[in-house]
Amino acid sequence: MTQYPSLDRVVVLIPTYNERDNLPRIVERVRGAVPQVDICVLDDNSPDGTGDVADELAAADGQVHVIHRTGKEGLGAAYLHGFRWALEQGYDAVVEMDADGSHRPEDLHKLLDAAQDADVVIGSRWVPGGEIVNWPTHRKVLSVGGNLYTKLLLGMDVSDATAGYRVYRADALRALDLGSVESAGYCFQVDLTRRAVHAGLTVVEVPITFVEREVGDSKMDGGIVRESLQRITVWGVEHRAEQLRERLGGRGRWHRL
Ligand SMILES: Nc1nc2c(ncn2[C@@H]2O[C@H](COP(=O)(O)OP(=O)(O)OP(=O)(O)O)[C@@H](O)[C@H]2O)c(=O)[nH]1
Ligand SMILES: [Mg+2]
Repeated sequence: MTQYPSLDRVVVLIPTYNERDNLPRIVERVRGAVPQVDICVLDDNSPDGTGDVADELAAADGQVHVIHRTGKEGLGAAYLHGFRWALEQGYDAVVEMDADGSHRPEDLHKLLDAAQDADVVIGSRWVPGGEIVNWPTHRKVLSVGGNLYTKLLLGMDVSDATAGYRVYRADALRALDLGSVESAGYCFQVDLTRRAVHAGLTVVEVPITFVEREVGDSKMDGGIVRESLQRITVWGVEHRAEQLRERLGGRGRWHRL
């Protein structure tokens, strides 16, 4: 079994776009649940002033940091920025967490425990013990459908590849060739999952209770769903073509084609 280095320095990355009411609550909950971890808010110049709220929180607490980005570029771009920063700062692992309370900070210790023996930990809604609170049927259908489509096309043994509550060890991030990631929206999560599986990393899923946001507006829209569908389809075709090449190559036929 791989011996993993201990996780001494961990940072929770929280991307925000118009989350001024949610941010103070989530920061307080993270600091209360796992006081040793740092927090870095990744704000895309939110028009509602979330960036100013983040600055106030950072001024009051040395473990809270803020990255101010110039404009709304999507969840994926914000996380890539946060990953680069965390690696430069020498953190041992990063956590991805939404600002809206859907990812309960009280579950974080479970994810960090699992990360003692894994490269990537996914807080999963779709493994036994996983739960969703207050989601309308159409969101459940979208999540189940998206995961089924992803599993069928990419053939990964991951039940919740679209999940956004995660831990990545720093070494795992370095193995993912982040410079070539183009996914902007939520398919970023599927993209990184497939990269991790492809790189032979240990990806484990831990059941979580996902709670629908109570405050603020969702940023999910048709463009995000379309990007996911398009990219996952392309990755799926590439994956199946590669499998076919390997099979044919294995039987010595590929070279004769
Ligand atoms: N920095 C940044 N954060 C974003 C962007 N889009 C979404 N977010 C944040 O990413 C997290 C997830 O977005 P949500 O709007 O909650 O998306 P969702 O969870 O699919 O939608 P709901 O279930 O309706 O809440 C939240 O913390 C958002 O503020 C973006 O373009 N830039
Ligand atoms: Mg949300």
